[in-house]
Amino acid sequence: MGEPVIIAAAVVGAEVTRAQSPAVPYTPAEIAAAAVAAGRAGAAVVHLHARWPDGRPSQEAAHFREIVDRIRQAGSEVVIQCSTGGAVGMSIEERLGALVDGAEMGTLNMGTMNFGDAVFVNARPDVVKVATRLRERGLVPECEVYDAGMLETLRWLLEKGHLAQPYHVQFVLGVPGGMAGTERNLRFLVEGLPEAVHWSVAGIGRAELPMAEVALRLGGHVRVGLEDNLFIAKGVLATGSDQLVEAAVALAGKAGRPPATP
Ligand code: KMH
Ligand code: ZN
Repeated sequence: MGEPVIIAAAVVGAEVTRAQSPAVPYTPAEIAAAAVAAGRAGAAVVHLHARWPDGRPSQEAAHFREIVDRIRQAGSEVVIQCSTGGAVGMSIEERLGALVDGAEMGTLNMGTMNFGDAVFVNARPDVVKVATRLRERGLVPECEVYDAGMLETLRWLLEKGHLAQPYHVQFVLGVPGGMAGTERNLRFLVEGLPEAVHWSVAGIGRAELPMAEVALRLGGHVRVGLEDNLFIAKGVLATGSDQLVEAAVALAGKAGRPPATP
């Protein structure tokens, strides 16, 4: 068997809505249930966002706390990663509300970019601020890289001592405004990593499972889930993030890589 693959499940995100898929969870109870199911299906990590009951994105600490508590009350041992990316338009202070007790990892977005028709703002001083907060709280950062120049920010953070091992790199490929989800792009990005580090890929939309297959082949790790993609096959909505995790587990089996435990 090859090296275990860390499968992460991004169960809700900030953008997808229940109008697009009835499987999108909104309440803390629904989000926690989706995370627990993803863990049962083989995910070792859950990437969490929160929502208000009407579906609007939330970075409220109370929502994240309830999600974390419910995951643990259900007996799940998945590694809990909270999003500091939140939604476009949120201030950095608002976004930091997600870093509640019980979180084990937090995301660290590597730069500003077009995000569909909006702009996702991550000015370098704010990236440093998030990195510092993660370190102060003892959380493992996951660096979200959407474009090649963001690797230079990653290198700069390391050089300046704002970031140090252990950290994880997530290549998020296929956001309109970032790099597309292609094998050529992923190989280029992996070659550009400033040092040896665990990395994974989150392919957006139809790129999700194809990019998972490429990552498995290249020795990387995998993220799937409704935040990134709503479909299990062309025109067929996934019943939940756990179904997408099952698909990733099947790909891992074909690649000879057992799913890592939490
Ligand atoms: N919702 C996106 C604008 C993260 O989780 O850190 C940002 C995002 C990244 O989802
Ligand atoms: Zn996210």
